[in-house]
Amino acid sequence: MKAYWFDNLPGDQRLPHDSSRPVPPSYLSSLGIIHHYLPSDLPGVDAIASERNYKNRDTIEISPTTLPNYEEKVKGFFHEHLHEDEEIRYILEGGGYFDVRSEGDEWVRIRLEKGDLMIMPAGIYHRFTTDEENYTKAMRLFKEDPKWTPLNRGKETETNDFRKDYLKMRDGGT
Ligand code: KMT
Ligand code: NI
Repeated sequence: MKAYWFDNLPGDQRLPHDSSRPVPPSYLSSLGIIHHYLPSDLPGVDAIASERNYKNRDTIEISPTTLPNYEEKVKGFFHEHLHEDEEIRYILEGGGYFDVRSEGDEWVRIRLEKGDLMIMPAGIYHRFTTDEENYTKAMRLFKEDPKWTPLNRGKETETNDFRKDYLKMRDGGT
């Protein structure tokens, strides 16, 4: 895992876009993001999942040859959105980037590779892209089925209760 400020330069979303300004783990914690490095440790993933009451999971292989409508899906993942529930992503093979919004509404880019597990809080704005290798195999864990739906950022998400609760947590320091 590596986190840094996104450079905001035009160009392919799959490029690193590394501004060379690192983001420390403590800042990710303040956004409510939890990271664990669990190389080849499914029991470790299972333990976190059951501890946090996760009921569902799937495995997604994001590559042009295995994912139907690859280009469209990748575009969709990169559309800024939130979820009404916390979500866990565990990288099984390959790598990719999650961009999450900072307090000042800037993008923090989080590079995840095999063995990285990330827990993102409900209500945080984010987006995802594969890297130039075009290959990410990931386990997606979610608590409840319907809440897994991505809600694209817009007028409605600004007043979403899960968004409001997230901001209270992030800015209230609780
Ligand atoms: C998300 O929440 O944006 C995703 O799950 C993207 C695909 S999983 C690596
Ligand atoms: Ni998402």
